Amino acid sequence: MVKKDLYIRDGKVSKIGDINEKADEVIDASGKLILPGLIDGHTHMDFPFMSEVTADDFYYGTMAALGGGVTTIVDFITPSKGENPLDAYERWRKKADPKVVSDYSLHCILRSGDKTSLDAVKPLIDRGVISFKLFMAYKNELLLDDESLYDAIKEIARHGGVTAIHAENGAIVDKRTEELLADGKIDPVYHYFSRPEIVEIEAANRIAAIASMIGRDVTLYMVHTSTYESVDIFREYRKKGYKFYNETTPNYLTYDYSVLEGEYGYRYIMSPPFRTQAEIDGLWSRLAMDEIYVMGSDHCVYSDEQKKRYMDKVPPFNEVPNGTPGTETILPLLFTNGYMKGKISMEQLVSVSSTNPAKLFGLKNKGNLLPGYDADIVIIDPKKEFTVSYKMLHSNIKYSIFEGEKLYGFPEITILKGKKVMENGRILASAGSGKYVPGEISK
Ligand code: DUC
Ligand code: ZN
Ligand code: ZN
Repeated sequence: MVKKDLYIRDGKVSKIGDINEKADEVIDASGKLILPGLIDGHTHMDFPFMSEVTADDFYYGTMAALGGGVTTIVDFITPSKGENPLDAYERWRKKADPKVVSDYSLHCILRSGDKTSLDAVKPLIDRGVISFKLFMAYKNELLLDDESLYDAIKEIARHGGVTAIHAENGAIVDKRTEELLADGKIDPVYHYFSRPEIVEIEAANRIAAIASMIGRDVTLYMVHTSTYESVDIFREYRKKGYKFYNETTPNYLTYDYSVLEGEYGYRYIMSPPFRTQAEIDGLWSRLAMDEIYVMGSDHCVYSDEQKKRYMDKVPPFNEVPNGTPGTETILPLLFTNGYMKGKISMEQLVSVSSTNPAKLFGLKNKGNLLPGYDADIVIIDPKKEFTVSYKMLHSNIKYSIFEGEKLYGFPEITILKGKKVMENGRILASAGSGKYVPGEISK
């Protein structure tokens, strides 16, 4: 951390130091912290999943992003069954472009290892979509078998792309779900028991083994890692020269699965599920050791009505749409529970939430406050405490899973390419003012 002036010209950081030049606008940030805008590498806006479409479209979702100091999101193009991923890319651009208030980039989910999907990889990379998500869970929907995983990873690596992986053994999840339901165990907490830690760890092991057979050119990125054991598996491969990385979400660092037991337990159903205190501690320690590369929120928002499938009572856990809000609370959660408690440094906070995702997803002018970079900036008052309420957040729902938490580090001002786009909770940018940022493969 340094104490300096920062001069912005034409939307870029122009100079850092002791600056006496005239400016159109001067922001007095004494006593405040200035960070690069966050890059949330994992969001699902306007996402059709489990018979519902997420409540946050690109307008609400990117307002939530700016509210949390996130200046760029990376969302997942999700082709419909049988849809050519290239058509889905066009569809996602059409949904996002008129609505975004932050900048955005795109990954693409490949829901098959067939020729159409594999043939789309190169043209998508040419359009700036350089990362592709493959699923090891959700049979008959998104799951790819090992053969398809192998083919897809190989094709993605051939063109220098990134394979993002949802690592859960879907077949075992389905078995355990059947067993629990047959025993009448339908409450939200059984969501956790249907997907125990080992379900993820097995899949992390398997995907690492499969990817390693293809070679060291593979870049493998395990999204929403919920166990420290999965981080350790990837670390061992990294030691041997493999480019394997983990992402986790602030959710997994905050609560254990007991949140599923409360009155509103259904709101916390996401996959992988919230874990145990041992996993929370283990993930924080891996973050402190720089073994977790990216913090992504997995922002995937459903209203109470959607979560309950428009019924009076909560449906069996396996019918509740999986997903939780998160983009607006990445920074305060990391700041309060990580930095302020001495678990991670400010440099580590910035690396995982901005610099590293910019590098991994090829967002060339993002993720740093150095001359020439986009002036994407977040200003926080480190002494100001907030009590979280959905009313101060921008998602299109009437709850927060962090309701009542006392957190520091909510941004006071968010700046996107030199323009103030959020101040004290008020969004100042209009729909469509954000831009698509194509990812570029580093040579
Ligand atoms: N997990 C979720 O909780 N929601 C969306 C998809 C996923 O993998
Ligand atoms: Zn996933
Ligand atoms: Zn996700």
